[in-house]
Amino acid sequence: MTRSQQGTLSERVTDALSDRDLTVVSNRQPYAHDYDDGEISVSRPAGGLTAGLDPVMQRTEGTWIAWGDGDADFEVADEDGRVRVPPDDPSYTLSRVRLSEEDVEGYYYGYSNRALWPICHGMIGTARCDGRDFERYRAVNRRFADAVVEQIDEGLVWFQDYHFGLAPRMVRESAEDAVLAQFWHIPWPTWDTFRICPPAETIVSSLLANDLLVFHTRKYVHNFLECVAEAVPEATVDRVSGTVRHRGNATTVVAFPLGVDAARIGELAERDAWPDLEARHELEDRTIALGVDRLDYTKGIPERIYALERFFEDHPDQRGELTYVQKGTGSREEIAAYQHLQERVDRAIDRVNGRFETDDWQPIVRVEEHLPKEELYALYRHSDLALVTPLRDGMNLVAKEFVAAQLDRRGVLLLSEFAGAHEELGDDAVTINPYDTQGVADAIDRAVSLSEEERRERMTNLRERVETYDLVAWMDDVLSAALDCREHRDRITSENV
Ligand code: GDG
Repeated sequence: MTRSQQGTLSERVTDALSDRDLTVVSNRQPYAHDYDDGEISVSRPAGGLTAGLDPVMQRTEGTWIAWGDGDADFEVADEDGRVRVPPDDPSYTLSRVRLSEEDVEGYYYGYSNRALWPICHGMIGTARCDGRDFERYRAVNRRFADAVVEQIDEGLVWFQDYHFGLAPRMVRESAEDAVLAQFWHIPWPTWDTFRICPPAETIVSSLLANDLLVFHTRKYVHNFLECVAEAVPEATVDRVSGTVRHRGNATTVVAFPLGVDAARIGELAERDAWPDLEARHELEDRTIALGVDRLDYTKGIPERIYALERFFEDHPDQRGELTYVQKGTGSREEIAAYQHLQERVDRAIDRVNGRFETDDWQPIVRVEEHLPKEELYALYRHSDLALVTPLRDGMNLVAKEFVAAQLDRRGVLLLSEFAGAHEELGDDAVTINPYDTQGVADAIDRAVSLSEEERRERMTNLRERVETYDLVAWMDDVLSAALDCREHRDRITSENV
């Protein structure tokens, strides 16, 4: 496989993409249109992946299929939901799929986020698997698959994530020779866990209609192959090469950990755009510990606050010295488990603040608003500790962004052993088990006590890893592997002629 030069796609990928179309399929769209004071304005929903894929799409002039979720999205589009983007210099087509309220409820909140999300994260007690939601999920996957088939030529189709567990098989049934790839952004659990999610076999077998299936870590690849062996016994699994043969198709199953745009994060962090926080003066000259999360029960936020409480109990000398900033953005608030989480977080923060705060110090500062990137990166840059403590996480980009923004190499990363990022960053982070309250409290103490020299050494190693395997290197690996699959397919077709 050809490796890209740092920051650029390899020649092989660039050449291949310029002569054949790329179709990306994702739940979220790269550009959203909204009504703004009677006018239509356009915004770019946040997300590293969308930002990373957009330039690739501009180069390939392909098609991006995604859920269009407002009237303005369709007002600017043609009758098939298509609009050329980027708005100021159009080069590719955004093809919007319109979903009804019932679709969103059953496909998005229902099967995707009440069933697949908790099950893939091993939180089976939180999962709600309702056959009616699955039927919506199937119907919406059919709509996306039809949109792919309508415009597919001889190009490459790249599905993003767990919202599309059925679409690959649906596309394959109509487009036998298409090259299909999928990136699964969340963990893949063991068969014992995944089988709880009915109909688990159908999802596993549908994913095998892809030529390439990519996960963040080797562990998830291992778990998926185990699921194939159990759920699809007629498939042949080669664990060494990661190849599965099933119904005349060969699927390469491989791990490429998603990276961040480290160079860009560094540039923005350099601007020092410190956010205008109410508690800003309180943070000056204090040790800052930072947590940045979508408010999700997989991120271990209440557990982290319990550990901070223990830390302040055990180390009275740290009261007034260390402030924890919880940057938490609301998420999936229509789902009961998320409302319950919000209440738990609020209660825990109020208790810790109530117990320890003084006239001029608050142990925990909440930041709820969505921050512009450069402000978020300034916060990363000036924090002494990042508390990345998910109970389970596919990757966790916050860990990598924190490292990329640490231009002064003073900060320490505390990282859960259950985050995908731990496979790459574990050696130089302070590893924690988020379920172990005392262990996390002790790790915070260890982290604040590390010598400057040791912090610098650890952060230098972490930065080297995050800069070397960045977003472009990841994309190049995925697209190169997809091209390998295409060559394999072309070879087989020509042998059969
Ligand atoms: C899924 C998987 C996997 C947060 N607050 C603000 C803001 N953010 C950005 C962060 C980061 C992103 O949100 C969160 O990324 P994560 O990776 O932590 O998490 P998920 O949303 O759960 O994503 C995860 C990921 O997919 C990619 O494959 O790593 O495991 O669960 O980028 O920076 N961004 C801005 N302002 C905020 O206030 N600008």
